[in-house]
Amino acid sequence: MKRLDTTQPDFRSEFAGLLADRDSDTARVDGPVTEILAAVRTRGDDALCEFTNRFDRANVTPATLKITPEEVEAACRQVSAGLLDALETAATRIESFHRAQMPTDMRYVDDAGVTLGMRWTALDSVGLYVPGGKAAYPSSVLMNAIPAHVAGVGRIAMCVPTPDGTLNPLVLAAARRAGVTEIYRVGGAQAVGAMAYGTATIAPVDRVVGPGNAYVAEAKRQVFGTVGIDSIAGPSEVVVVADGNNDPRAIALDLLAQAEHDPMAQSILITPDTGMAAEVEQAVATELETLPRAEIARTSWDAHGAIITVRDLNEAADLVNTIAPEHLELMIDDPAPVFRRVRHAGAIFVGRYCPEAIGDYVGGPNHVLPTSRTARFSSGLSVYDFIKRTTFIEAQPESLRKIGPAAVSLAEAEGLDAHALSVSVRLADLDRAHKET
Ligand code: HSO
Ligand code: ZN
Repeated sequence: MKRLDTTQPDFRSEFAGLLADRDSDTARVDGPVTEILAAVRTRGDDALCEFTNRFDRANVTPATLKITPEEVEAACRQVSAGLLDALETAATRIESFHRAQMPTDMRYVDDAGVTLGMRWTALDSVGLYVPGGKAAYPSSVLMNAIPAHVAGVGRIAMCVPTPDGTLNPLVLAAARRAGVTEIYRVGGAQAVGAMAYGTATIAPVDRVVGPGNAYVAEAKRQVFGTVGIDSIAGPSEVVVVADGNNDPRAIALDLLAQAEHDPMAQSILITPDTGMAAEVEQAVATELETLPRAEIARTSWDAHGAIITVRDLNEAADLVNTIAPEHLELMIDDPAPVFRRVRHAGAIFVGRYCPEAIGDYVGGPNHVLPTSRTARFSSGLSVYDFIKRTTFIEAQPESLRKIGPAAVSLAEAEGLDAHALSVSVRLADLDRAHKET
């Protein structure tokens, strides 16, 4: 963990080091991924089954790639009623937030009498990638599938690896709750390839979304263009801005909640209170003695964690804007001024009673958020990832007369005569008709 202090002369260089700290370690897997994708593209189901049987120690054939409704039902019966209730609370809240997010179409008539507009329509089909094994988060199934469903996507296919044949019951229960019925037991780059190019068993989709390991991320990068993709997620981050009036243990746990995701995760505390800084540091050490995922969390905290002491909360907000964190917690008495000043953050958790974990599960907004400082220019997953815009223009004779001549001039200047003529013949027709009446 690094201790930084904005009043120290070396602060700027230390802060720059902190921002750059996770840039370099991305594994290079482009070669193997290219091969896997080419095999799936040319040999379809055969390649898909071969890779699945080899990498996941499975025994699938094209006939057993799809998880049957009976298997989904059997898996859901293994989930306790309490957990199904929790899933329902989360799903209901996520659904209503994303419903409220749906944009409306636009249409107006301008001064020239031209009708202009923009219409939103849903994608026909999307493929949802769900990681298997340890990183299989049922909450992420809800966060990916519900916005697609709310957006009105016609077909949602889901791929989830089942290493050694094990199905994750809660993942399947989440899929069922989100209305996903087409589920395949495949993972990795081969699953992304199947969804992008299609095989005899898996029809191709228009967009592939969802988190995954380095192979999945690279595969999404390589199929981009053939299909759309969501952003490529990097390791998770949180910045906690805290004043002196917090329970240090609560703040420590917020930092560790991020750190326990991944050894590469980054947790940063920013505080104007040096006493709170010291108490949180101590509380982190104490919690690390008992947390089950202490090994991951300690690696993350030791290598990438930081405590930054600042002069005041305005300075804290300015640092936040430079970091552009995936998650921002405002654990302060009066969060409003900092909330107003911050412009770059994936999601903001306002006030002491809303730790990030609320947003990870049951808040309502999406937990798939821009990582690695990309909140400077991008946003979290939303219904907008599953709809697209079509613009339209409708001109009347009088409006064509008004705006047409400028188009003719520009077309002539660009040396595009057919463009110019396609407008000018209409203008001439209108003139003729006008004279005849
Ligand atoms: N914090 C993660 C999402 C998550 N947390 C899933 C728990 N489960 C990335 O935003
Ligand atoms: Zn989380």
